[in-house]
Amino acid sequence: DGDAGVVLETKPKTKRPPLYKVLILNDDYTPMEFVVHVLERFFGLNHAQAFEIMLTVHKKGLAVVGVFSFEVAETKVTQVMDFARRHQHPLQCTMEKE
Ligand code: NFA
Repeated sequence: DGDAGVVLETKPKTKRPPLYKVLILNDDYTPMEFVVHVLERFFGLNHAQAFEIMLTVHKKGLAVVGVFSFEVAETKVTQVMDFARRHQHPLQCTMEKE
């Protein structure tokens, strides 16, 4: 009395790395032009795209600026937070798992 011939199928599971959304948050003090500059400088957006996202943040409270690997997202957040602090603006940039 042996094996009943049970074969468990295995899915060829390839694991994609998780992606992270980088968000910009609204505040009452950071100048609109500064936010536009940040979006152009650190996210490679053209002026029209940067202005549009800045206005979305201003009106809705926040917006997703891009989706990146953990390491790239973390670098963007650090760059934006350092740049804002150096210019004494309270602009906040954060990331969350998609
Ligand atoms: N709300 C800011 C202002 O009226 C502009 C702003 C936009 C700040 C997007 C932060 C993010 N000056």
